[in-house]
Amino acid sequence: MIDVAIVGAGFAGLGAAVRLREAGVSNLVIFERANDLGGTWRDNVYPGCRCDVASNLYSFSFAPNPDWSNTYSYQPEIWRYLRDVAAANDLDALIRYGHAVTDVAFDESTSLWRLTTSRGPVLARAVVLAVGALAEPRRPDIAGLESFAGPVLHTASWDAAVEFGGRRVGVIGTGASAIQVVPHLAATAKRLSIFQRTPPWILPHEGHRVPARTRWLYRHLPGPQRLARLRYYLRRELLVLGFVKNPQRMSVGERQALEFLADQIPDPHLRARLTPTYRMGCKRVLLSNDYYPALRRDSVAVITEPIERVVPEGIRTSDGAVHPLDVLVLATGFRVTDHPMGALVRGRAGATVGEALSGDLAHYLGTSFPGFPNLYMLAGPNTGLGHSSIIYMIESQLNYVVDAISIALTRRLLVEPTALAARHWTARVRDQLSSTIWATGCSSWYLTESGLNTTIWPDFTFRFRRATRGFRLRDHRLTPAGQGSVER
Ligand code: N01
Repeated sequence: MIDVAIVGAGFAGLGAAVRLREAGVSNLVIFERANDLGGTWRDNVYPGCRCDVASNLYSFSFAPNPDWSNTYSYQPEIWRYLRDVAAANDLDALIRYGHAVTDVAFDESTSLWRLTTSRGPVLARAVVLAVGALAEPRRPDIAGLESFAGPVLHTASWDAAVEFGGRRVGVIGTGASAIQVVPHLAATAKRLSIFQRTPPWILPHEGHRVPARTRWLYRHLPGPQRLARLRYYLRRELLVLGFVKNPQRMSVGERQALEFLADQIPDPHLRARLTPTYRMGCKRVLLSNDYYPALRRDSVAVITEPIERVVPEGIRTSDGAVHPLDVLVLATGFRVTDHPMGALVRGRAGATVGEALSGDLAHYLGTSFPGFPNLYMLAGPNTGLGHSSIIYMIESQLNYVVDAISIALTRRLLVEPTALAARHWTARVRDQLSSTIWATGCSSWYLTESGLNTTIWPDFTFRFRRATRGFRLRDHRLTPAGQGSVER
């Protein structure tokens, strides 16, 4: 039996392990389905993959990295950073690789969580779900997809063996993943056809190489990097004024993006098709300096006619045209509000965590749920951001999680939020969301099928930090753990 089972060895799982061990919890295990750590930063290896939040902020506060080579790092460096954090904190010994967790159920008779893994069952007093919101590739529901004769790749499960040189390549989607991979595909493919359903808002990317003298400074003096992190953090928080407080303010960014588009795309017909028709920020704002130039190539076509179906030789659009393709790339995002893990985690009355992701179950701080004692979810419902670093949110959650788990383990208790506290929290978040940029009428992965926003935190992140500071006894129900949890 273990004290804490952490599911997932990405940013959240590794951060949880470091913080729990610091708090004196040593009997913990991280279950990881893959054979390496890193989560989404291990899986997303498509060419050009990069984080659109600056690395000084998109990193743990307890593990600054003075060696970032770029202000906005590419995937290999972020993945390396996570392996370095794991090595520096001796986490590898805690990770059970190749253990896919297929079921997590609370056993009332023993007060323990039973985890079923691909390598056998496990009992745990507490569980931290660190499975990541952007972990499960979404394959689009397009007729005939299985019939395609050539290779079909999703950006989040890339196959480096597939050749693009001299071939006709199709990309479905124009989100954050697509705009990063397209310039690379455009440079090698014989012909690239981009199937766009909704044009994204794109701003210039400010990322650049970090000069050697700055890295030297960061390595030898902690102050300058902390200051750079703080400056960037505050700059990003200002975006809340537009995203949350007054969406009209986004017109400033919209003007900048339209000027950028006009500079980059001289052809008025193409420009018209690339001009967004929804408010900036409603979907994620994208950053790129090489996406629009890639679209100017003669070998690249942006197809806005809706896809009718995939056929063995390519894609047929609703105008009857068949676009011949040799390779098809799905840049169609992730299963977020219907994350498959949600259905596998069952609490007291048989409710599932998936119900919180779909909006049918109230959550407390996006982290815990009534009826799920001693179970916590990192990057859970309404903790996602459109403007800043999810790592900051995860570290905020961990302040609460570590306190709650420490209390549960040392006093042999079952700890869960009261239904009232969860209802209040969820109602407050939903109320705040109703007047934000995300409620201005676009469709996005932030929303459930019924249009409820169960992913975004609609406020300044320092308010979330304040709410998750420590453990509020009055918001929780504490009951003595049953027999199973008392024996050691
Ligand atoms: O996925 P997305 P993503 N037919 O869901 C289209 C993070 N991330 O992987 O907009 C046709 O944003 C869909 O069209 P529409 C970041 O948080 C960050 O790009 O729904 N098209 C859209 O264009 C990001 O927000 C980074 O009309 C279909 C695209 O596919 C999140 O991951 C890099 C379709 C999906 O876009 C997800 O980004 C990468 C269909 N049936 C990812 N189904 C950076 O840090 C979907 N689409 C930069």
